[in-house]
Amino acid sequence: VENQRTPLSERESLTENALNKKILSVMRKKKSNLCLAIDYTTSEEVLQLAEIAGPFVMAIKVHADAITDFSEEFTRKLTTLANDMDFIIFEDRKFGDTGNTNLLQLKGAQKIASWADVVTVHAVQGTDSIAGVFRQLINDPNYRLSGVLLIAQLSTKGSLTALDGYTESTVSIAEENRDVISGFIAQTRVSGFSDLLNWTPGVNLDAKTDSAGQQWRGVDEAIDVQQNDIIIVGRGVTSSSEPVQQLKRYRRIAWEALAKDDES
Ligand code: BMP
Repeated sequence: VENQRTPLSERESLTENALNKKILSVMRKKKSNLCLAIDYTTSEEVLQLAEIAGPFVMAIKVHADAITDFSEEFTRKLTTLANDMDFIIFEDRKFGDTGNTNLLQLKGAQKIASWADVVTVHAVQGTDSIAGVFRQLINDPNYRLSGVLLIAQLSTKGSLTALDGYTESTVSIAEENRDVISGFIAQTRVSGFSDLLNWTPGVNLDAKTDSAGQQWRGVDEAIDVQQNDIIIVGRGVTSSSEPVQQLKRYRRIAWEALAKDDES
């Protein structure tokens, strides 16, 4: 069946993308397909939760520009935690400009390319503004950046990514540049290429919407029905008074749903 997942155990050897090889190996080792979105506004809060969450997650996603006291000290500490606890650092910048500007921003005030393993990029600016510039940094050993996730679908109500052809065109850009683009941000599985990973936000087990356009659904819907690989969970954990319990809960349910592929 097209757009069906290949078992994880086979995918690690199938994939040539270096970042995805690492991600798949971390996922299998930690038995986790949970990416935690830490949208706190101070370095200390982000680092504190990152340290607690480390054992349960395969990636930690941040919005650097939402951290009011962002500094190089913060990224130094975050990369140390990631190296020690084996998680991927994901900066959700959603680049969406000319290639030249994307490059300036990657190296700019926040030096994103120096500390993030993977960043999000919009498809709207077209292939030439994406593949070349990101490839340049990804192949440069002076930068930590090793992959790009293209935004194929947004989780928000009324998102224009639902317009006819948008997601399909995004998928084509990714399929033709699989050395640079390691997967998608999407709601449903969008590509038949098993080496492209499907990361999905909009997951919450206890709420359906916030008051600002977000749409949440459960883990079974996201992993079983919509065939995503990795769930991105924010407030389901970060707004809870018992984050560790929630981390264990999301990790267990999501991993059981994904690991079914390997057993069948
Ligand atoms: P929460 O579960 O608290 O809604 O967090 C979701 C996270 O995923 C946020 O950091 C948001 O920026 C991001 N995100 C999203 O919610 N929907 C998308 O389509 C793309 C995203 O990056």
